[in-house]
Amino acid sequence: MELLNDEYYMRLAIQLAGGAAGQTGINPVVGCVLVKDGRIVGMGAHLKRGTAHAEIHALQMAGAEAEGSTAYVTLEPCSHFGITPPCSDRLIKEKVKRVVVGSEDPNPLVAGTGIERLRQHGLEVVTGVLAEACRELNETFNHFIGSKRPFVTMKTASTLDGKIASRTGDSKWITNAESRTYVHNLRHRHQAIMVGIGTVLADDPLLTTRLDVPALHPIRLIIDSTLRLPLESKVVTDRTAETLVLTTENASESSKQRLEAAGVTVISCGSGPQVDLSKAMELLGGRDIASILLEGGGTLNGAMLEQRLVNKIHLFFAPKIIGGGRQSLDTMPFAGFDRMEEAIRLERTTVQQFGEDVCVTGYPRYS
Ligand code: AOF
Ligand code: ZN
Repeated sequence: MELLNDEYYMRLAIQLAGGAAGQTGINPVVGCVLVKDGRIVGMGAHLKRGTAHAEIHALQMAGAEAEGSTAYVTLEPCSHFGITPPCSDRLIKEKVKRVVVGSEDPNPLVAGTGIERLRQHGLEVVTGVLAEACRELNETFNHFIGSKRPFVTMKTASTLDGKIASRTGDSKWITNAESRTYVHNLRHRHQAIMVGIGTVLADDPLLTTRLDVPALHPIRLIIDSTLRLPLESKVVTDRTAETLVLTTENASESSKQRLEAAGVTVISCGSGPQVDLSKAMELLGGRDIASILLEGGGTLNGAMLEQRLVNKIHLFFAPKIIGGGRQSLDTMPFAGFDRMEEAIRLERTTVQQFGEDVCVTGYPRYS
């Protein structure tokens, strides 16, 4: 039996927040639980950018019972006028007595001032309850709010010897159905999915989220420096999700117009021969894209890693060995480093198993 204490209610708030992961866009996921005289009187989660914050939903549910209650919030209540008015003011107005906060809001418009405001008005504030878990909920938001660039998660699926296709190009399937279902869950949780034109030409993928339950489709991002994307490819003809093509200023104007007429948005990133990936991240951030799932192919994976634009990695390995040397494709080919000490290291690694497949997750640290 779980003990009734501050952590108990905070855990509940974390669960509420986590349930909405993937659907809040550039906003954080936040959960709130209101407790009075030993009972839960209100619960809420932030569900969508532009709609009420977690605290407001919980306060509305509690009504008059909010007075004298304790609020458990995974993120510091806001103190600024964004799309919605400040939650800290509302907690004060409803006469909440005590506020237990999981993690501080890294948004420079808040950053401690929400907590300060509550204290100034005589509310008791306890901070840092399950702080680590609360911060983990929002690794995307925490990155985006400071950098204004998307948090990029790279996902690869290879054999144990690191191959994404056999020497003849066969790649269906490397990983098992369980692993692939998990990848569709990852798609639901990211605002955009990114692939290189080579992958589109080779596989003609749909890049939508296919699950047995309702799920969100990420915006499709295609890196295509010379606009080779065929008008009959699925990412153009299928309108389930938006498609954005990132190219260069040198791309042909007529190809651009043809794609735009077919409903695709074309964005120029730099004047070089290749798409300026760093510029692409800046422009996508400017379009309120806070998270990207990078699904290859190898060349794009390698370039993104080399340019230090990858924030998190999921490496799926199927227990197979295909060989083929240079004739079979690698997950992330790039020029590489001379010395082992220069290697990109993954930190905070974890391992998950999907049937007989293995997934290694970590955060790259670039030296
Ligand atoms: C909270 N509770 O549930 C959330 C907060 O544009 P707005 O009005 O939606 O404000 C967005 C900012 O508010 C966001 O960047 C973050 O700092 C905070 N989010 N704060 O008290 C919530 N979602
Ligand atoms: Zn708020």
